[in-house]
Amino acid sequence: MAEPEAKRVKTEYELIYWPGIPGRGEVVRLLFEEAGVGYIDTAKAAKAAPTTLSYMAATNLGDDKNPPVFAPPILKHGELVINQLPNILLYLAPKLGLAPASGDAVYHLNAIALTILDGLCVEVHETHHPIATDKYYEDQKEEAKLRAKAFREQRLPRYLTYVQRLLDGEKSGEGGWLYGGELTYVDLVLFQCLDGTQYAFPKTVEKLRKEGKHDGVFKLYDAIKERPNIKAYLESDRRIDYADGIWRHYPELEEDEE
Ligand SMILES: N[C@@H](CCC(=O)N[C@@H](CS)C(=O)NCC(=O)O)C(=O)O
Repeated sequence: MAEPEAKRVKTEYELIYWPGIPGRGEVVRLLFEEAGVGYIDTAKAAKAAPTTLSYMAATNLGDDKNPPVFAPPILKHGELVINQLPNILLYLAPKLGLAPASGDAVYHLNAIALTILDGLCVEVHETHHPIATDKYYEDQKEEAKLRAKAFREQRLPRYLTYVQRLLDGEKSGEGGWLYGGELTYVDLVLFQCLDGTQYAFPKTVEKLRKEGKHDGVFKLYDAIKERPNIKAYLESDRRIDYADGIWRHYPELEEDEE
């Protein structure tokens, strides 16, 4: 759970992200919340959007210690400034006790995180923006319908089957976690990405849950939701509601043509 505001301002981790949407920044928040480590969240501060935009500005060339970043989420820790969500997770997870700091596990976990983010974050975004990220959804609705159908029918079951394979594999160990017999950050990546996908495609995810082919995946999702720090966070006003971000709900993208 994040520490009270007074304590938080003294902490050293700073997450720079857009206000008003959970987005990729939410995965970073979940790591801090699970670990009970305080963090500054610029999305909740005054001038949240201008702060993010200042990092992305064409005139921002970084500094003598850091190259410029392309897009949020961005993590500032002391003098270090880094972007790319999986890169931020790679950096933070061992420091927060959510992954080993060395060995094969570092690369196994990164591969799992990248795969889940490909499937349940990037591909979900592409269901409503299949042609151009910088164009409105309304300008690509027809293509979005086709893309969403393919996602619902092929890609989403394929990714969930892969996650179930991870759980069925020897390397996941005991306890129902994705890797190594204990909770790691990739379990939190899965939680957020499945939660967002469920918000976007509620009927589809409900149908897949009922099918019973991915029981381990849904059991893991439910278990994360009940972890004390995560539960308190989800019930707090720090958890941002879904809106027009990566995980959006357009009912028509779950409807099939007659
Ligand atoms: N691969 C990058 C993607 C970053 C990204 O697309 N960030 C979004 C917000 S979640 C953004 O603001 N992008 C602005 C842009 O692409 O111009 C990551 O994982 O961090």
